[in-house]
Amino acid sequence: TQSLHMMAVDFGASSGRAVTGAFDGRRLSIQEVHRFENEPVQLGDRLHWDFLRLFHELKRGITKARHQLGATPASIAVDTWGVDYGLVDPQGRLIGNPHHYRDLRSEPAMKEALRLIREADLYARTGIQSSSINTVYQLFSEVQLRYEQNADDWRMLFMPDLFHYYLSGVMASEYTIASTSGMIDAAHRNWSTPILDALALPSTLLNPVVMPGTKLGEIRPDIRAELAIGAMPVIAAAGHDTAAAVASIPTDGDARYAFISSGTWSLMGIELDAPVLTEQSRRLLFSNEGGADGRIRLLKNIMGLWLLQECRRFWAMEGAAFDYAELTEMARLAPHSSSYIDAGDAVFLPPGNMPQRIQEYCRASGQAVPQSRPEIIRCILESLAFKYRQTLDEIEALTGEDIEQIHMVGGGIQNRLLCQLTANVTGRSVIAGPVEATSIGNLMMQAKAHGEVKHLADIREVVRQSYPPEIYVPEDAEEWEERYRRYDQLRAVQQAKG
Ligand code: ADP
Ligand code: LRH
Repeated sequence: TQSLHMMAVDFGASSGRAVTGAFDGRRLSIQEVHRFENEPVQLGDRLHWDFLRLFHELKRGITKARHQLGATPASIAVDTWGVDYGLVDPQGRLIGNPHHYRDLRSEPAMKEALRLIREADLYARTGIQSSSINTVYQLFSEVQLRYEQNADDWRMLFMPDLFHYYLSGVMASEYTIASTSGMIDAAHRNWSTPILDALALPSTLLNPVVMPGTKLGEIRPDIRAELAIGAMPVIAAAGHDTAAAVASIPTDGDARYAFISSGTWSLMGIELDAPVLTEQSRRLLFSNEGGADGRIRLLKNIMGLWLLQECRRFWAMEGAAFDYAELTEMARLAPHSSSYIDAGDAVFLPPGNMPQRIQEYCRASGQAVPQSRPEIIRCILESLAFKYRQTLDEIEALTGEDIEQIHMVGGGIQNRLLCQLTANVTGRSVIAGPVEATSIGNLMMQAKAHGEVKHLADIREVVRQSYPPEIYVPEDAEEWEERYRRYDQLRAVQQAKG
């Protein structure tokens, strides 16, 4: 039988890649054809994504995929990080460069929005934890601008939708990415009119919601000509990177598991048939996002390896450049951390001097202040593992499930120390892989749209056959339980301080 050759472009918050995937009906094999940095740009008082550069990298990816395959791929789909969007005018021109979710403009906007609608009401409808990064607050901060410019005919497109629009000319909002916005009704899986009304967000901005696996259209003739390629369908696979990653978790269906999608963020959660919209899940800061198969991803956003990325960037700025393998090795050789941070605290959200912020957090909470680089990295990694343990306990409390295993996927599993720490602190086996879960999920959702696989379980079977994971078994359980208790007490004290 002939293989189906597709391509995926996965834009992460720190880097992007274009991959080709060959699916022979049983196994998928992927090849990375293009990789690039995704560096945001601070311009005056605003933090932006460099959309034009990213679109250029997308085109280079298409060219390289075509060269590697010797033919135009059978289809393409783009996935990206959540919540961000671009605005386009009726001629389809981009209104300014899309903002980065770490831009500070949405902090005051969030406060103001919450005067018009109670946070509990927002949560009861959308099931999305309140955070200044949410589309709903970003968009609210732009409403004023819209009126000034009399721009009632603009449209809002989430990042993957924006790439798809410029590839195909078709405007749509794919469900998984739209579900990150804080404007989708979790139960009805469509725009929440009461929320739009309460915040005076014009529904004319919005596009119809389409389900993952929808064929949007053909690649535009002008791009076809520019890149000298043949016809190529553009598919809305799973536009949200985390949804694509979760779709490719290689479970065997028996053990109850939680997942951690590890990259810039750590997204830790569980899959459910229906959203959990309780007061308890709201207080514990869990979100209900849309899954690639129409199920719900109940998960928590944890700062993740952003903490390490920002230290690395700062140290490089100071003239000390390290790669991630070097940083991880430094931490592996360092003694256990005597101080911890809460990897859920919003003080770590914006860019800037991260080592200093970590030190200040330790000082302010009455702990020893990590001084050296290895100490700081060790503090980050152990604190992440503790946060995972806390989150695991919360998932069990919220759902009544006994979680037996943790599946870790994404670029972050290349940090083997973090995988082992996660096993140690949670006392659960960690099943790590695949690294490129997001691209794989993207490709397999395309294969589904082509009719090559039927169900999510089939996708996972393919991934299991194609990419055997690595297993980390918990070690030194008692010591870690003791350390976790200290962390937990510290956290309780900090929380009480507010
Ligand atoms: P995103 O999609 O959010 O941009 P990725 O899934 O690509 O993130 O993961 C990036 C993270 O993976 C980096 O922040 C880094 O911590 C980690 N990482 C990448 N390569 C290595 C490596 N060789 N060793 C250890 N960690 C690594
Ligand atoms: C991870 C991610 C996460 C979102 C964040 C903005 O890349 O998509 O799921 O919350 O970016």
